[in-house]
Amino acid sequence: MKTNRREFIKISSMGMGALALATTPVLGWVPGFLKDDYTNPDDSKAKRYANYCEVCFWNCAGWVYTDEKDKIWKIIGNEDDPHSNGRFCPRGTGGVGMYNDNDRLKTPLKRVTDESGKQTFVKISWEEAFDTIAEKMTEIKDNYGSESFALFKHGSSGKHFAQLLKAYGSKNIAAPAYAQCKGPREEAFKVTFGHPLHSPEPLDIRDTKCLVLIGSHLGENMHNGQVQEMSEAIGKGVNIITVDPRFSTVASKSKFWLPIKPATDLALLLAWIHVIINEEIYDQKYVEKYTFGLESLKKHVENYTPEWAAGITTLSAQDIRDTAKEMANASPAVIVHPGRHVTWYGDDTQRLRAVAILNALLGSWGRRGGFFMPEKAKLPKYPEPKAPKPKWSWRDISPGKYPLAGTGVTNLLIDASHPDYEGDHKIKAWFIAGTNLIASIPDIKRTLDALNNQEFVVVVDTMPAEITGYADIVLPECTYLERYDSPRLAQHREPNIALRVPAAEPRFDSKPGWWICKEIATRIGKGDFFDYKDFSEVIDWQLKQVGTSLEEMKKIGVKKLNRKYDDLYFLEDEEIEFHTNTGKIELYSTTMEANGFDPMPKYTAHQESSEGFYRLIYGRTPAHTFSRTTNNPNLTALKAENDLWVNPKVASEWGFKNGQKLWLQNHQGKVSEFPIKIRITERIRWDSVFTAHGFGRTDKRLTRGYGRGISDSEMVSDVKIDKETGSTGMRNNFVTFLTEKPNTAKKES
Ligand SMILES: Nc1nc2c(c(=O)[nH]1)N[C@H]1C(S)=C(S)[C@@H](COP(=O)(O)OP(=O)(O)OC[C@H]3O[C@@H](n4cnc5c(=O)[nH]c(N)nc54)[C@H](O)[C@@H]3O)O[C@H]1N2
Ligand SMILES: Nc1nc2c(c(=O)[nH]1)N[C@H]1C(S)=C(S)[C@@H](COP(=O)(O)OP(=O)(O)OC[C@H]3O[C@@H](n4cnc5c(=O)[nH]c(N)nc54)[C@H](O)[C@@H]3O)O[C@H]1N2
Ligand code: SF4
Ligand SMILES: [Mo]
Repeated sequence: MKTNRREFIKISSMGMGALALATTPVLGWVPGFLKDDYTNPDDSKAKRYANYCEVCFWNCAGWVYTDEKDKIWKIIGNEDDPHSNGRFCPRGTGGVGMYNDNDRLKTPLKRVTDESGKQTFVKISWEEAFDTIAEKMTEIKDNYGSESFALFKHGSSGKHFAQLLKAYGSKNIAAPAYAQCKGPREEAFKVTFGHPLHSPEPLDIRDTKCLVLIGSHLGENMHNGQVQEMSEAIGKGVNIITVDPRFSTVASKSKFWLPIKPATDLALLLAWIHVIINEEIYDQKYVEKYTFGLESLKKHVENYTPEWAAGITTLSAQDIRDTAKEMANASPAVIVHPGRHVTWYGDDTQRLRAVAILNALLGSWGRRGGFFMPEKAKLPKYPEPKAPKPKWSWRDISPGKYPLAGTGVTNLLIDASHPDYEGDHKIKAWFIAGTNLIASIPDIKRTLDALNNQEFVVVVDTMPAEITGYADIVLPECTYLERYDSPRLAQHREPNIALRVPAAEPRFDSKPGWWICKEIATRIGKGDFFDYKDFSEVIDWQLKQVGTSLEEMKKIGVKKLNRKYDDLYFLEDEEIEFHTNTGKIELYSTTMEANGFDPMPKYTAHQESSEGFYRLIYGRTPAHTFSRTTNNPNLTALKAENDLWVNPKVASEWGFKNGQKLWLQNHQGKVSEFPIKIRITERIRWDSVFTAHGFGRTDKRLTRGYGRGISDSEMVSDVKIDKETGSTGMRNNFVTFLTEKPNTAKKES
């Protein structure tokens, strides 16, 4: 039967009443360290377990400690881990709150319509959940083909769900961590240097002499290894150039802060390239030997002078010249940081191409203090049968569009799920594992219309996140602290692996992702893709292939593997072939040209704000990761809500006071669900306002997150798509202030 009404149900409704009763004994348990008479266990007697952090995707390796009741009470970094060097960021330490959060999803739930016709969730057994899912998967496959089942995922357990979909016969898999994050960067670097950057980015920040940060707000963006290396470099006197419309934390540590007009970075980058070429301060030997297209580039940037860029960026031509020289003086020990969340204005691949070109001119790729040569750790694949070959994938949804997209594009899957999609490749059902699409995909209305058009939706999460309210079946996964997952395979100066083992029994009736997938696979006749009793067998088998074992890794947590290629950096006289069409670093991109795109980046202007409207820009706050921590007991204690940075000039024009609460309305009429406190500060330009992502939770079940601050995602309805990769530019929204919430305001249906 087709259920095309999929209204949002707060999990606090009817079904959970019964649940609360069923789980009373567990809910009654209070973590020891929250009691007054509690003393921390003696470290030397406490048990510790190897894990890698899942509070963000830097995935630092650490040790999880349990107390005498076998409850988790502390997480610290592993000294041998190159991602953390033994030190966790506040979020990683606060990961213990993910385990202790009593608002966690506790049992499987099913959407039902009650006698009065109202939809609600009821508690069901795992057996019933699996049987329902298996039955629906079979039905969808028979009716439309297995390709019409899509998976949205993020995080380590996503791998098990990808394996399930592969066994079932669908390659329609995507994560917001690509098209809403680093997609354009990966493809721009790939077409330029023949290599995407992956994570952690191979940046030799420790040894750099000049670090250029465009947006990249390290210190608020808490990617551990980078923040630590930057601190070390600051100690050694690195010169930092920060380009940000906001005086970020790192701007305060910088030699230059360029408070650029937002959306104009490409003009600055082109002017820098102009100066570096015209004044012949590029790395001439390197450019001659390793790059392709210098003469074309020289001609291309002829008119992109600092004076031209000054008029666009509002920076001074002198500052543009001085900063270009600063970089050239440090060359090749200079890094123009490639950024990570780069989906800003819809011409993001071209902006990142300009970043890549600049690095090439400065000779920083493959050089000490620049980019080291990346090499990822590998583990052999656990034996499995041959997977069925899907007849189509996300690439076929809009043929010819976004030819450079390297992995699944979330918004393409949403397009194919939408009632307005007229192509032959319709999506009919969604699996969602570890991603809160309501908070992470812009244009919420479009996502909801696509969701409403689905025949079946399963959400696997640890928390009653907004997305769970739209599911037919909700499955509670246990946290990363309570389960096995595949070892972390990382690239670093030395490729390395890190182990994850459970430190405690799963709380409530939550279960590990691998087990969930294995049970579903068995019921759809694909159990042979999960040919083990316990996932630890797979890990042990894989580790033994590379000369270690589960037993050894439990003691050490992290192991460095030998580099296949000896050198971290290449020497000036070395012959290097890059994986591009010309075998060179492409200043002039033949791949871009072959796909009908500008082979060298051109400046295009973006929409400007109108009277009374300000560009909404957003970023990170040190104690939180997206929406995954905004209900965490430990981390909300550090920061409970976001605020809105407003320039004093604007505040005085509107007559606002510091701390006053306001609603926002964007230029398309969208009004924020909740109000936000304003923070009046010189640290933001007058034409923009800034807030931290991840707040303004709308599910009442989130006792600490509900209604605290606003969701930036709610305000992002105007989306500019990057032609090359299909990624969504999300900083094209302008907001004005409302002192009251209007009844007539347009609301998301
Ligand atoms: N604490 C914490 N750290 C995190 C995360 C987290 O959730 N919490 N998430 C991690 C992830 S997945 C990612 S992708 C990264 C993202 O972190 P980054 O890659 O550093 O993100 P950006 O969008 O580059 O940086 C946001 C900054 O860009 C500035 N900005 C806004 N508009 C413009 C503009 O037009 N031009 C310029 N030059 N600057 C602009 C903002 O003022 C803000 O300071 O953070 C990672 N680290
Ligand atoms: N407006 C706006 N949108 C953004 C961004 C922004 O700054 N502003 N940032 C963008 C960026 S850079 C990124 S990378 C994406 C990230 O977007 P997402 O992938 O959606 O974010 P996550 O925080 O990884 O996923 C959140 C969900 O995972 C659940 N979860 C946590 N741990 C587990 C687990 O172990 N298992 C399961 N099954 N679920 C778990 C959480 O409870 C939460 O519901 O968002 C992008 N979208
Ligand atoms: S940077 Fe912090 S949150 Fe991210 S993995 Fe490392 S410790 Fe965890
Ligand atoms: Mo990201």
